[in-house]
Amino acid sequence: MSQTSVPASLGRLDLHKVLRIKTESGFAEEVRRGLLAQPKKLLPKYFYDELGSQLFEAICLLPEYYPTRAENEILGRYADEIVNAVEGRKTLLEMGSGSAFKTRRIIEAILKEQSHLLFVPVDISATALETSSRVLLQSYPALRIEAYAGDYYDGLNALRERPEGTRTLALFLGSNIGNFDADEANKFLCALRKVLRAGDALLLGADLKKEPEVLEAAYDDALGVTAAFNRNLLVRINRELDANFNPRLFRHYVTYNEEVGVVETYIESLREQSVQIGKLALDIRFAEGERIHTENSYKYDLDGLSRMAAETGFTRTRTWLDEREQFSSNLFLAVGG
Ligand code: AVI
Repeated sequence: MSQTSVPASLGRLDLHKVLRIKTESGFAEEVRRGLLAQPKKLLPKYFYDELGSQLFEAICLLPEYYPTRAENEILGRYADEIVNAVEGRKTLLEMGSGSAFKTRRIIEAILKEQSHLLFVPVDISATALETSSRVLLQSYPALRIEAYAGDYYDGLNALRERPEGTRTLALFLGSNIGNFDADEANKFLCALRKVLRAGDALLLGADLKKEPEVLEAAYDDALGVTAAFNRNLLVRINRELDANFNPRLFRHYVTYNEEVGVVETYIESLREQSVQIGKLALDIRFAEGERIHTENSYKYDLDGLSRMAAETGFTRTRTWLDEREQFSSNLFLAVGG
């Protein structure tokens, strides 16, 4: 692993760039594999180019997309209780911190109890980390930030020892866990558990199972923002891989698989057509109605969350819900050695 450590010399901010050098062709190869697979698929991590990230911010403001508002409501109302549920002085770790907007409630609650706080955010985007860190440092003079720019595993591998005598409260918010299937979620939680000590804790955001109509509307909004977010994958492939997808000839398709508890998202071809991808020297044929799978968003119930905790070295000790009981914030206490 190639690792560069860049002390940002801002006094209270250290930014470590720990992203393993991944081949330039990673996107190209995954697109090749996905579009040659049967059924066709593309990975959701590729939604988040510049436009995709902005579209996701817009999704979070949509009336139908309740998870962001519900989680904000929980953190606004229960941050003190959440923080007090973990004993002792704390260090705060956040996986996938992004703008760290929701984190502010937790930081403020911790700073009511202790004079200083080390915040350790991990995010794939060095730019987002630096911007959000500067804003946080301006708001909170008692904060120090040690930020890691890399994917979740790069970040976890690179984490340094936390300050003596503090417990770590880790955050994984926004139902990001829902974009992992069961094996990936277990692998991620086990890797996180390894860097925690018994008595440390994880606050895990998880969206709850509910009526299919509510879930399908959340992922297929009336304005078509989520449709644009999904089909932007085609625009990205056109731009980066010299392809000729016509996004108008594909539609956004969403279905809630109630048996499994997962919202499945696809891009569906409106007619028989073929698409050329210049940089891959590929000609991809689509039948009318053929779909590319682009995302799974798993939904949970409290028993499932308890099981997931138990399988990964945690126990679910507390859960807070929003008023409409749509979303859950769960305290997973790290148990064992
Ligand atoms: C980032 N993730 C938790 C979102 C979700 O709800 O699965 C991504 C998303 N896809 C469509 N809308 C939101």
